[in-house]
Amino acid sequence: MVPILVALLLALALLSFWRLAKGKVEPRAKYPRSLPSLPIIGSLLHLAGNPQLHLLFHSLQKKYGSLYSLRMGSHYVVVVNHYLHAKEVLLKKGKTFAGRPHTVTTDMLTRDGKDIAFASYSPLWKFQRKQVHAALTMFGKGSLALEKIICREAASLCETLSASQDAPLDMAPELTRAVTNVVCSLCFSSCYRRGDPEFEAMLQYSQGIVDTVARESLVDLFPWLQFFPNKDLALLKRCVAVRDQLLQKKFEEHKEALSSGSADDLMAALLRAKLNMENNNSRLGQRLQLTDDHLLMTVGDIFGAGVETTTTVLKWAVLFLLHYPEVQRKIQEELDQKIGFARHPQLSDRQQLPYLEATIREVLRIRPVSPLLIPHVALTDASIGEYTIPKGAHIVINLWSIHHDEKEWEKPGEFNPGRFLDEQGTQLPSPSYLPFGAGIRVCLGEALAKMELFLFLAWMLQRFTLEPLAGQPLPGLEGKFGVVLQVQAFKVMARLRAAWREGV
Ligand code: STR
Repeated sequence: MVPILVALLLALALLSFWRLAKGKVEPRAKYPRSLPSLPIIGSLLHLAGNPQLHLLFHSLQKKYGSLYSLRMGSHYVVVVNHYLHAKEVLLKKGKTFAGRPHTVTTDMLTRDGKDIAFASYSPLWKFQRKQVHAALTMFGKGSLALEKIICREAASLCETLSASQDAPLDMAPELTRAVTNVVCSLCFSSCYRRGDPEFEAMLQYSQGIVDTVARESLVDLFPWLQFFPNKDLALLKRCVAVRDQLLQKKFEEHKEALSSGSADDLMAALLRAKLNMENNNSRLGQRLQLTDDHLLMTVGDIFGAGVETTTTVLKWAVLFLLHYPEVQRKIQEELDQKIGFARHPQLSDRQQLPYLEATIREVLRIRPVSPLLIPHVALTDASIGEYTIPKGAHIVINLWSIHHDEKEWEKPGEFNPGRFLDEQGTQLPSPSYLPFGAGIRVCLGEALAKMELFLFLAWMLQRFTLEPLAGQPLPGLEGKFGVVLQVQAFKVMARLRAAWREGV
């Protein structure tokens, strides 16, 4: 026994000596500063009880600097709070950091990562993304068609506002329906009327998914928890089942329509790309297999992202206009001068309305839809700045910190669209600003989102002034952290503007 112990000790001593010697030759790796962590639970005690992760990660900079690490369960997580580091991860080393973590909730939502947003990097993923990009660009190019669809929904939205004028109105379902119908027209060539039961079902399952998926919840940190009863997971399962049924129905309809050659929406475009690939005997086609699941999950992504993100930004925009009536007035002055009352706003007016455009930019800055983006994974050993990052590390980009960096923004907590413009109304550059992410996983819907935000806001504000309820405190501006930064429910009064009342 004793000789074995001595041998073991000797071996240990030799190993540490060898490490030291090696350290002298090569510069020692410098790892990011780390939050204290315990075995198994990691740094969880530091995070527990704080549901607003983006704010916590923002404030931890004071103690740990702008780049630090922590352990979430068994995962090594690096939090990036500065835009230069963020750009290094997303742009300069985009491919190295293009991975995604597998989590219980996102795997349930996407059939083990067969979508685009939550799937890790692979040749198939690249191909899939390219197809969607091509299909979206095609619809974007004929943006006249898209513009027509958005304007149709904007007109319908304005009608609803007219009908409930001078009475407190929760705009959320109306904004959601308008945005959903744009995405529905784009994906499936269909749309919903008010009160349609399928639309109501969709509203419900979407909320359930947003409430439970990808929130760094315990079950995502400790996957074995999924084998115990879990309310959130059960809710997610139910919601995903409803969504899948809906997607499947659209899919069957499209397969039929495709043979008659009449379908020309996004689902049809993806179906055609899939068939082309199967018939095509190219080497790429033989190697990669785009299954029905891939197609369904991709459409599910576009649909979910298209609805939840744009609706959320519109709700934030309305809420900030209630808090800052002078901004609303300025947008309306611009609209009155450049467009007047004789015609509706259109996309070609965008250059003429810099203040409205700046307001949209400011909403996306002050309340980023996705405050921590979706975590990236280092696919190889790598570095960020001077720090060594091991393969498999999760990288969280804290967009909230980047958009509220006091060194880059004057009074970042204040809502001030003017910060994006010079005196002549020309747009100023803003480096510490990445509302759509960047690099090979940049948002696919940026152009569509900007068209919708512009047209919906321009149409509404040309006709209405949005006011808070008299005698009541203004609704709060705190967001609720989740896969999107959610707005609390609130009501507004939509007042028809004088020029429209007189029937001009
Ligand atoms: C919303 C709810 C739903 O039904 C489906 C999805 C899948 C795609 C998700 C979307 C979600 C939330 C917003 C995401 C989007 C992919 C990209 C987007 C996370 C969960 C953002 O990064 C903001």
